[in-house]
Amino acid sequence: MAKATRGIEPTGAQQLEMYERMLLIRGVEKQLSADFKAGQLPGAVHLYVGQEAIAVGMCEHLADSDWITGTHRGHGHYLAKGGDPGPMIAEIYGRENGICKGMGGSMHVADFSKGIVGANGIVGGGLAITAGAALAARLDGKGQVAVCFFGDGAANQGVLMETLNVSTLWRLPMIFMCEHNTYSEFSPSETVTAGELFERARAFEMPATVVDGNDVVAVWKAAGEAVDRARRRGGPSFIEAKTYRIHGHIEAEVHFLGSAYRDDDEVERWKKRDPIDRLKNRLLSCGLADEKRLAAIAAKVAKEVAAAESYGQGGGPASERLVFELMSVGRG
Ligand SMILES: Cc1ncc(C[n+]2csc(CCOP(=O)(O)OP(=O)(O)O)c2C)c(N)n1
Ligand SMILES: [Mg+2]
Repeated sequence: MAKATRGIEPTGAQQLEMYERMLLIRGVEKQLSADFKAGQLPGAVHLYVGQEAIAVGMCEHLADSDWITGTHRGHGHYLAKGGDPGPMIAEIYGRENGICKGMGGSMHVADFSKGIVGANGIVGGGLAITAGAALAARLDGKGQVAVCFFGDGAANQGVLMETLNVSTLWRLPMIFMCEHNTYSEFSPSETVTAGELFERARAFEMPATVVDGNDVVAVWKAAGEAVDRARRRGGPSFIEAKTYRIHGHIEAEVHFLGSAYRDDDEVERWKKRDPIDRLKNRLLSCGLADEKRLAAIAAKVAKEVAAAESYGQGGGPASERLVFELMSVGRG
């Protein structure tokens, strides 16, 4: 993964890398969706389908030594930051070969060796955690940055105000990456959110911008500026990325809600703005790749997804001994 780059456009190699990474996230999640439909998944999954450009456009600027926190919709953040897909799937299945030994599940995938502090089932929970990581990075003085991915619903939690405040006061190397996907569970954002989200950051005199979250190049550009500012000790930034979640809030919602809270037409309109198709068209029209090259990338990713799924299904259940030890720690 490339370090922060202050360029006007990502290079052809970077665009191809981002294309591959988005395909990997999409491929893994389509597999998980199929596993859910087959009744195999042990718990809930919140899929990131349609939002891949945000995690990928940002993480293209990060190294393993930088930190990120994700959300309950966190598979894409984990994979974009370089997390291994096999142990992630095993984790979702609650198996001992999972990235957290099967004890965390879908909403708690984490890998500190890659700077992935973790997904989080508590909406808004990543904000203050990221400020802590950013403070550690500032104290270490090695130019690391910390990025918090959070939703438009999370932006209505009080902790956002506290984190905007301290991160500005302490000039933390932190980036607020708000994924405005139009819904908070089943509530359209206009029914629960007043005002513009990026304006909240401006009240703290923090640089804040809005981007098309389905355009990976636009995300990459905004992210590059914010990461560069943080590395140069210029303090935090806020990016609001407008996007849409194509799948349900959770895969299970079809059983209790159907698509009652949104129109099929709306979903279809957003499918036409698919971030992967958009990058594909761009690569082809700019002559950065031909159909053959893109098909080869897709075939490589498909193999990787199949290997990850087989690893994920291959381990035993999470160890009872570990469950017992964790419960003892909790009681102690
Ligand atoms: C503190 C807290 N309150 C409520 C919930 C229940 N909940 C789970 S996801 C969600 C909606 C989050 O919306 P948003 O932040 O926009 O993320 P999205 O699901 O759209 O990615 C809610 C309310 C929770 N997990 N944690
Ligand atoms: Mg949302």
